[in-house]
Amino acid sequence: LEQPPLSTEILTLTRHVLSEQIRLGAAATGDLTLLINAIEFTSKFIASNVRKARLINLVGLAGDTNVQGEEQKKLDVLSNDIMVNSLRASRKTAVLISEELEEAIIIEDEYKGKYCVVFDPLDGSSNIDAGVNVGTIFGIYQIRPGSQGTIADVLRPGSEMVAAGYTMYGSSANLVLSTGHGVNGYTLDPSLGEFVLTHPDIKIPPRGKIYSFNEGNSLHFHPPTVNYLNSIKFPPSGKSPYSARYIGSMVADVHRTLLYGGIFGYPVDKKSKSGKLRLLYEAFPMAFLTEQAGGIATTGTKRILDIVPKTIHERSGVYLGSKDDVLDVIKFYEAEAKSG
Ligand code: P6P
Repeated sequence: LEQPPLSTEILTLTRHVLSEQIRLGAAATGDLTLLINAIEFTSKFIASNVRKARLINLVGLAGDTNVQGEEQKKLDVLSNDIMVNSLRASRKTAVLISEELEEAIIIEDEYKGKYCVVFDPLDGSSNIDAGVNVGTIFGIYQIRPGSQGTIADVLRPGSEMVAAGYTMYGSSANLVLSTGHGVNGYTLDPSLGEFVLTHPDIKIPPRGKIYSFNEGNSLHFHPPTVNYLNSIKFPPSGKSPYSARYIGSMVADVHRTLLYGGIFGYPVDKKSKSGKLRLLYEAFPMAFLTEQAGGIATTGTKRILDIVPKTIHERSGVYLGSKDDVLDVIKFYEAEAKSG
């Protein structure tokens, strides 16, 4: 079989972000490009450890518990260390917030830069031992003018983020990123050691056919959630019910939703009164990406990116996905508000 000519026009993440920086003109100093480069390195490093996990016995517990009270797995701890060390060494960060760390890290002057990174180093880690896709989620704020970098620089609405993304570690490593001008997906080519552009300008379909909820929580769901789910499981005659897909790893469930459309939900309920997902480093980055891809992200009553966080580990209810599907959910909350 005639091999197609090897393309030499390979758009790596670095090259693509650089082209975006140039598009931003003189205002861009290149610092964000270098910061994203550091994040890209952490994704390669974590990917290699996730892949080897079974071989070098990294799965299983690290014998400690994190701020969430969850047992930490060795890969969690390692991934957090990789993120903290690499972001600090980039000299582009001032404040780091990690799901694995109770307190914020304020970077010392010698290494201080002008960005704050909020991240979940290995989200979905309860799935690691089962070999299910896990991921790193991150969001980036620029410190406020005149600030030396404090918690106040991250207790701001997600709409003030300058970039957000995730890397999903599965059969391949997929890095999905937005710097505020659309969403692009990159796949790690291990032979090059580079993330290569494979999903340019991701746009979420206006409506999908998949819903992604943990229905094991149905006993606790509030009426708008119940009424919405019933509307897609028992649709009017002539309409097909939606399919259920739930992996239990936010990065994997959101990645599928961005590409195929539909809705992902982890709403506030009678058990999780503030929701389960973390606002700063799960809900905000995924809401940022969803909106940049043409979708909607809401608590049911409020746009997620408009929320002003009060504490760094606070939780939020989340519905995100295709515009028309999420608008359907909002209608059930509006109906409930009207009925008082
Ligand atoms: P549940 C994983 O622990 C996580 O933080 C997200 O990745 C995921 O969407 C959610 O929690 C799963 O929660 O209650 O369905 O196991």
